[in-house]
Amino acid sequence: MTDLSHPPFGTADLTNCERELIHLAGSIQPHGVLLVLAPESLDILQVSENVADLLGQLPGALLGRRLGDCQPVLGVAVRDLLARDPLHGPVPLRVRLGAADGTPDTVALFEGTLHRTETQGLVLELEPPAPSPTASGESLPVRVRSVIAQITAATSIDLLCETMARALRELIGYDRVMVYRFDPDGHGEIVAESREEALEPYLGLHYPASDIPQRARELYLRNRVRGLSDVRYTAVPLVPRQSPLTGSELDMSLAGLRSMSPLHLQYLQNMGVTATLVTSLVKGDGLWGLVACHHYSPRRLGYEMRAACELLSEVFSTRLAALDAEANAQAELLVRRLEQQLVDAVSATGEWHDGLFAVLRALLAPLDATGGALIYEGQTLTSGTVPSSDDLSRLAGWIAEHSEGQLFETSALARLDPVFARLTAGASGVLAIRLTTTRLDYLLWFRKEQVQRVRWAGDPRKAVLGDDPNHLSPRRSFAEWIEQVRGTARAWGSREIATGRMLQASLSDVIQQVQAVRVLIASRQLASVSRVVERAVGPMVILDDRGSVLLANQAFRSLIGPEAGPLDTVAAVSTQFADPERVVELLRKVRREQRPWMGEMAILSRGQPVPMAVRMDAVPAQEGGLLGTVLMLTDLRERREAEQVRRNLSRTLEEEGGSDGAEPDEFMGVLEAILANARLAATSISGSEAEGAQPHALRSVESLTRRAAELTRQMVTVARD
Ligand code: BLA
Repeated sequence: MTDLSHPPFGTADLTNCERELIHLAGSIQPHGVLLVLAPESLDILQVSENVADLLGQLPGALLGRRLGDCQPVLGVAVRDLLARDPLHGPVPLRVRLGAADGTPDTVALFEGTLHRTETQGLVLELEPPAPSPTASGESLPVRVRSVIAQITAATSIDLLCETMARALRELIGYDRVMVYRFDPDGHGEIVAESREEALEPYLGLHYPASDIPQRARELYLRNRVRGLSDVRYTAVPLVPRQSPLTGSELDMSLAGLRSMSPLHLQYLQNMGVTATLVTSLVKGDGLWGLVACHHYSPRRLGYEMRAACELLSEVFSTRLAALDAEANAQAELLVRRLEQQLVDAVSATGEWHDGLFAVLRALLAPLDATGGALIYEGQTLTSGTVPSSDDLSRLAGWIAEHSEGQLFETSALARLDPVFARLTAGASGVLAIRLTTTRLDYLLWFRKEQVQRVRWAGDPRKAVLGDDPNHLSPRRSFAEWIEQVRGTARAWGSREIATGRMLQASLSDVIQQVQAVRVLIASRQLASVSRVVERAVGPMVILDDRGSVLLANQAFRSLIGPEAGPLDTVAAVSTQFADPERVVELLRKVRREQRPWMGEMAILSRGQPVPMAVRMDAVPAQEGGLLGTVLMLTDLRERREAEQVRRNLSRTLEEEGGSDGAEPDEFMGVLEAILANARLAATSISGSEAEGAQPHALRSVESLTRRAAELTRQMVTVARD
């Protein structure tokens, strides 16, 4: 039975580790000390039990007293920091203190961070400086700058991950550096690795989502770099354990010294790992993956190096946003090209599916599918591995019956209905778009079952062990992952679904045009065909040869609102626009010249002007003359929002890039590299046509860039202190 409680830190087992309260660790790793201070008075509220190791005073001599009274130098350093920094997150400080052993005249340098908790006071963490990880002649900013340049130069996500793994290992010298990528179900895969040659490779290993509990993933979005210096440590408790301000456990979400979950420590020990450093890779609002660095002897990094790793992860995330936008733009280009081919095919033969048949194969790659099929008017055309024709039409019927909307998507077909169990091997994953509302016309893509596709990293069965946490390891979890993913395909990603939607919209646009023309050709059959246009996604108006309104569809009517009244004359339609005369005039011009007009106009949506891209097409009759006119509209509000966000981002880039002349050249060098990467990302994102996604991606680039600039500043300040 699964336990639904929230096990306190350190008491979780394999059945409930998903809910372990890891941020309430109540203890730290022993290589540093932690003090909790009252926000105003700086009274010492809590300390780690080992505080005397660095400060020479036992907990009893510190608790309840003002920091400045018992540690004057530290008191001044903390007050200084509070005076100059709003403390939005952990901020570094360096202090020289009398040696803990009380030897006169010896001073020791400590580095640390200070951060504010919501209700429990300030958390001060101190540690002795860490030895520099690699002996290189070049200064850290110069090396960081060079890594940023390499990240910016990466032209694909694979190359980006490889660059990150290699460059980070060169920088910090850990034995193994891996990039993990999460799939939409939360399962992970090691997609890049740089390691000491003698080590067994982990590249290509998959592991189940349960290896990193959801709660930990949420924490890793807030705290983007975590270090573990020696897996065999004995955790040092806080005294008192509860916060005197709230009576509850201290929230250690942002504490760098936080003790790690014992289950995870067991996992690492089973793997033979001694020290780790892990950073978060972010996409939009979510965790895209992690960089995990393993070392096989104790190791830790100082503040500057940790800041550098975090900064590089933010730069990575920015580059990721750019590459993602570029891939989207390519998918869009493909869809546009396809659209053009279809329009050409329609004008050549009057049929759009000829064009579609011709490009079906080209559509497999962008959706990363193993098979594809088109069902149109009872005919099927396929490419790659697909179910039989009978199964295909059965599937189309099932989808039409069981799914609402235009796009259907699953990664485990047989779980939806056991009748499809036979199709598991080749078609566990299905993405389908419906092309017409009146017939079962579908475009479908398939993905093979996942286990049929993985690169086996050794025999996973070899190490399948029981439920004992003492046996947790990536090899075992690989086997567990295999069990979990039986009958499923790799999940369709947001890009593939977006491409599917784009294709759907584009194809139904083309089909609509075809249908609209047919409506015009046979306006007497309006009743039967108009259903299609009526249900079309985009707002549309069809006028006949004399310029009377044949149809203003549902999307058009709901755009302008219910109070508009009947829309059966050109006058009634044109008054829905901010400039009715211009609409009438343009319609006349299009009819007269028989050339399309495209431009922008405001329409009144519930009385409010809304910017619209407008397209007016004259449809010539075969025997000469004019059949009528078609008016199609696209809402530009999202595009406008994107423009606004773009302007904000440019301002941020300008602000961050501004120098008051006081910064050292090295600092400006890193900052310039960060900004160059961000500008490129902004350009890629703006160049993509998926307006809906733009504001989000641009905002995320903005916050990643601000954070990277902030870290650069801190890295350099610490180096100077
Ligand atoms: C955390 N588990 C993690 C982390 C990683 C992994 C990378 C993040 C650690 C950090 O940010 O410092 C998983 N590490 C791996 C894997 C490899 C690796 C797969 O190197 C492969 C090479 N872990 C389990 C199981 C449970 C579990 C079965 O495998 C629970 C039943 C728990 N993992 C667990 C917990 C954490 C964790 C609780 C949070 C650790 C913490 O931050 O305190």
